[in-house]
Amino acid sequence: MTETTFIILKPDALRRGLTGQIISRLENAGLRIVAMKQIQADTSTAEEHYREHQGRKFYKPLVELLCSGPIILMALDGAHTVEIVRKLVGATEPLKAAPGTIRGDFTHISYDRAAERLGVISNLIHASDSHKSAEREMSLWFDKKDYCKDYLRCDDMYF
Ligand code: IDP
Ligand code: MG
Repeated sequence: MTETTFIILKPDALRRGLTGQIISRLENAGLRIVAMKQIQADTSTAEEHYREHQGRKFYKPLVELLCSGPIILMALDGAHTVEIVRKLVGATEPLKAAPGTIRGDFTHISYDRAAERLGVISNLIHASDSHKSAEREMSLWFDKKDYCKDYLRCDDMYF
């Protein structure tokens, strides 16, 4: 049984030139890219994406950060993909994110430091937290024509 999950490489990932390294980690884990595009987010889509955080102190800076430059959207397919991608991404607060994770290896900021500065944690990547969230987020950001699902990776036969 496979599922599709959704990620966003946030503007800080592009500004820091880390997109290739991040995408490599996802590919290296055996996940299949089924959609990918670079866009400039508009405020209303970003607000809808992060609607669960409406009312929190960091909500406005979070939406502003997502709209502050180009982002890369990806849909990834495989077994247990939501869980695997969250594991590779690491904890929300970079200070606490484990070494070996994307956030643990490439970011270091804490909630306290973020509060003194931008008001939001810069942590490079968004990853859906459940199958249901992934479905909602993909329908928000992608059109049907964005998907190319009909191919196999050469290692797919071993899973
Ligand atoms: P997640 O990205 O690990 O799923 P969420 O709790 O869904 O984390 O929060 C969404 C994003 O909002 C985080 O990735 C981070 O950029 C930012 N954020 C979350 N909590 C805080 C906070 O307490 N202070 C500042 N920014 C936060
Ligand atoms: Mg989240």
